[in-house]
Amino acid sequence: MVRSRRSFLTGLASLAGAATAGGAVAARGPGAEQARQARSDGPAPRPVPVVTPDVPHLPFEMAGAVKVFRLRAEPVRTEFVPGRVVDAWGFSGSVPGPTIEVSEGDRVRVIIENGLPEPFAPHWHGLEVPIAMDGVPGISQPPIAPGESFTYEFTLHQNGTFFYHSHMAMQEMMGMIGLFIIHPARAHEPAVNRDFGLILQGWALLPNNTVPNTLAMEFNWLTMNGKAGPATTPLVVRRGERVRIRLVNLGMDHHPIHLHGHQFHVTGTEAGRAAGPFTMAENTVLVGVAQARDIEFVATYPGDWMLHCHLPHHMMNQMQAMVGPMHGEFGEHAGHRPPTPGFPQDMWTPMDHLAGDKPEIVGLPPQWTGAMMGMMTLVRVVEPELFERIERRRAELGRTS
Ligand SMILES: [Cu+2]
Repeated sequence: MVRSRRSFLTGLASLAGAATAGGAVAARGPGAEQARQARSDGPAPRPVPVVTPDVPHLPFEMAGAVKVFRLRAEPVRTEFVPGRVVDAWGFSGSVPGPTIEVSEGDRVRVIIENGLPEPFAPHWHGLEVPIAMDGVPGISQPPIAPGESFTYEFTLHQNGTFFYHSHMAMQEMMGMIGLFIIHPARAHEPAVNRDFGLILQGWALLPNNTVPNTLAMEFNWLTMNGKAGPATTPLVVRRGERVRIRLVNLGMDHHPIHLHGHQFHVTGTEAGRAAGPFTMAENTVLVGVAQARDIEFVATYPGDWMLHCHLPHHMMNQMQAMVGPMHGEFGEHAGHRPPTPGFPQDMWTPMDHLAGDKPEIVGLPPQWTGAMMGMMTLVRVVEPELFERIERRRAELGRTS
C-alpha cells in the first residue's frame, strides 16, 4: 500500500489529540495549551506534521515494518518566480527534493535511482548510520552510475531537522538537497502547533540562461524552498499559536535569517534538539552552510511579518538586471522611475502578478510585493476567521504541502 501524505497526516493527527486543537489555543492565549499539556496526565502530546511550502512530501510504502521510499535524482525544470525558468537538478520532479518525514525508531529504506547524466551519491546529513550507508562516493560506496540505483537502509535513533544531498559539490549547487525530518515519539515541550521547513539556496544565473553556473562566486537568485519572493508561499498561523520553523542552508553563502515583530529561541541544530532551557531570545539567526537551525516562538502579534535573509544582496532578484535606468521602466511599475537615474538603490518593484492567487496570500494589500524579493517570505499571524478561510481554500485545491 502506498502511504500518501494524507495518510501520514491522519496518523499523526489521530495521535496528536489536543496538540492540534489550534482553535482552543488561540482562545486561551499564548502558551496556555502547552502549559495544560505539561500538567496533564493524559496522552503524551505527539508532534504535528511538518509543512514545507512549495515542496511536496515523498510518499512511502510499507514492506513489513520498513518504510520504503523511492527517490530519483534527475534534471528538473522549475521556476523561481513565474517566467524565470531554471534547468536545475533535483529529486523526483522537485527542487529542492521532496521532504522525507519519518519518526524516531523507524526502519527506512530509500531506493535511489540515478537519472542524471553523470555519477552521483546521496549523503544523509547528520544521520548516524553505518558507514556503508553514508553515501560518500569512493569512500563508503562506488558512485551510482547513470541509470543505476542503490538501496540505503537504516534505523533512525535520532530526531530533528536533517537533510539529504548529493555528495558531489557541484551537484549541490545544481539544487540537489531535500529535507529529512525525524519526529520524536513524544513532542518536545512546549509542543508547537505549527511546524514548517525551509531550505535556503543561492544560485548564479546569467540573464537569458536557464542553467545555473555552478562555478560562479556571485549569486543573483536566492530562494526559500526553490522560490524567490514574491513567489515564496507565506507561512500562515493563528494568533497565539506556538510555531517552529526549521531552516536549512546548503550553498556558498551563510544567511542571517531575520523575523519581524517577534523574538524566537533556537531550539535545535543540524544535530537535533538542543538542550534547554532556552534563555537567549533572538530575532536573527545565522544559518551557516550545511547547518540547520530550528527556531520557535509564540505568534503573539497579528500581522504579516517578514522572514528573510538580511544580507542586502539576498533581498533582491537577479540584481544585475535591476541596476541603473533599466529599473522602473517596465511592467507593473512602468512610470515609477528611480529618483536618481543610474543608481540602483531604489528597489521598489511591485509585481503582484508573480505571486499568483494562492490561498496563503488572501487578504494582503495591493502592491504587497513591492519589496518582496530574494530569500524572503511572510509569517502571517492571522485571526481564526481568516485562517479558516485560507485552510478551506487550501483543502479545495488539495494542497497538503
Ligand atoms: Cu542570505
